[in-house]
Amino acid sequence: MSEGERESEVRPVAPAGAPEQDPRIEGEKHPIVKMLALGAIASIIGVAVVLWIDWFPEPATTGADDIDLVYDVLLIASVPILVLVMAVVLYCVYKFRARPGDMRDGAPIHGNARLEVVWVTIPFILVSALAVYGWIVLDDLEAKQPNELKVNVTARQFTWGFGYPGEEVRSDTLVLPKDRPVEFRINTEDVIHSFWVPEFRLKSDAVPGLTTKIRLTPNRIGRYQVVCAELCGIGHSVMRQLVRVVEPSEFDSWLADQRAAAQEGQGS
Ligand SMILES: [Cu+2]
Repeated sequence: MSEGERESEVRPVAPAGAPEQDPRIEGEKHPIVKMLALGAIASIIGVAVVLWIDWFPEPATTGADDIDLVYDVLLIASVPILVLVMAVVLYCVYKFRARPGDMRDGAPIHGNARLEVVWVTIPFILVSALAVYGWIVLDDLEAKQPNELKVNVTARQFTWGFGYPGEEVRSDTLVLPKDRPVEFRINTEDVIHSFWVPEFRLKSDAVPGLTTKIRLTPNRIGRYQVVCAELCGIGHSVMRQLVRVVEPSEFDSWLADQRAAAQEGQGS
């Protein structure tokens, strides 16, 4: 076999980095148009699905609707990004896959200034706008309210304790009057925990050596659960306790009973 014949057996390859020939039939639309159309449809379906899902239980505080709206805005912003990233990934995996027997290295590609400016600027604007929006909502929710009930929350492995300052009352159940603003002062006796009542939406870490605060106003009578939202040890999953939101009159009589019981306990 001559040298020339042997060469003809090798599949001809384009030199690395050479532009590919445009494979489109004349008049056919650029694939980017089809991809954008598919991306828009996938985004619309994805947004509809994530907004349809009930992510949280029925709200029970005045600020819950604002928080749910922030969550929905984040979902609406996230789905098209997921679709874009996955479309590019899947397209590249298919389009640029190595054919059997092709052992060549990929073409050396260096920076693309325009692309880099775009993928830095758009996420920067998006994340900044969402951060400002979130901050405005949180600042509004954290504003001091008149006639606040102050409740000390103490976390420890693996229980919660609730203290009503000035009343010398300590309780394992969190009892709150409906429609009265509450300020929680959260501490921990050991590791980091996180105070969360899903129906109240707001959540705050309990950090050793710090007192963290959250404010909210329960507006629905009911029984809920405090859950620990920070993995804190072997009993983390059972670190749950009862929350009761009751009428103000019922709260007052409960507090009076607790105070009397506490004084009795001290006297004995
Ligand atoms: Cu915990």
